[in-house]
Amino acid sequence: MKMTFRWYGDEDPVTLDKIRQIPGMTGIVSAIYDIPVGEAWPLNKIIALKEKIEKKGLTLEVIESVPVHEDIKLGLPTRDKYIENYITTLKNLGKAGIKVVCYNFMPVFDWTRSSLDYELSDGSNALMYDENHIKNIDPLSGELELPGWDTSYQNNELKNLLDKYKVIDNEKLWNNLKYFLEKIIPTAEESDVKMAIHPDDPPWSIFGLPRIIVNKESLERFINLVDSHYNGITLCSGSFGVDRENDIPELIRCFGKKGRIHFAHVRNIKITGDRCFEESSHRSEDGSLDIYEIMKAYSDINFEGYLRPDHGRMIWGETGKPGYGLYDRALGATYINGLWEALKKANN
Ligand SMILES: [Mn+2]
Repeated sequence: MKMTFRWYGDEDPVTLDKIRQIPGMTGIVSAIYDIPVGEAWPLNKIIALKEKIEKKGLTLEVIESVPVHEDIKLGLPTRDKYIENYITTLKNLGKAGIKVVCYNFMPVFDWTRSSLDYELSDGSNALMYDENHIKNIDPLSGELELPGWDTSYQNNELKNLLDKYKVIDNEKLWNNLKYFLEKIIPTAEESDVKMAIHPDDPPWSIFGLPRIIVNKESLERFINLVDSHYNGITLCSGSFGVDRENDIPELIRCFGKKGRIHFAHVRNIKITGDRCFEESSHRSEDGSLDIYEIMKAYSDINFEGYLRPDHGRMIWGETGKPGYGLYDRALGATYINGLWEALKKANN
């Protein structure tokens, strides 16, 4: 297991100087944020980012994420141009020594929550999701704050985009994903860059849009779209875990044994009702997921890939990007490292 931490670049109030002081931290997960979605990432920019991180004694081997242009998800004729750009980006990432690319195939909206600063019982603030609230929101009303967006849309653009998705059901989205993978995986293989799809978050349809990477069955279908080691998964415990039907340790054992988990996101969530949850601290007792069992599954499959603590709460008066403060994610990393040390020593 290689412990990593997400960093949003020079604009991130959580600096590399702070991240390097977290015990056991070895790598950064980042991206290039000033290139519009769909354009190719130039090699010099990737190398500059890598060198900046390496100067601080950390590695950059995982990119999260290279966003997929909506025309690719929609299967529009213009998709080929954007897929060509994606291929160029993968080639450049490979040349720079990047090993894993995390991406997702969620239409329009990336991860979605109904509140970004919900107050938990201990006075800390966290992201939360309440389906009853989301159900009653018109995404065009501007009420919705979505932290995960890689793109910000004008209202008319958003309306246009949502209209285009009216003809896209789950099956069409699967076909468009397959088309994309068939084009890019050969380049991923040649460039030695492992692709790692992030599950849909939450793992069900929102605003009537199709969502397909939601459970074990969909992961099985996904890895068979293109049967290559380079067509892999980001196993996000918190995304899958809000559906009680998803057994996270079982997913880890199943897809880990097949060699398809290239990146692990470890976080806890507390299910508070039907399709309602809040993001708790990483500790097992604080949420609905047993993080010990999750780390034990990674230990059992001898996981040697990249792992990062995922979202954290805002604690000790910290302000910043929702879910991506320093303190609670650092506590998460330390907790995960503690479990890992105990598991390793118990096995010897
Ligand atoms: Mn995640």
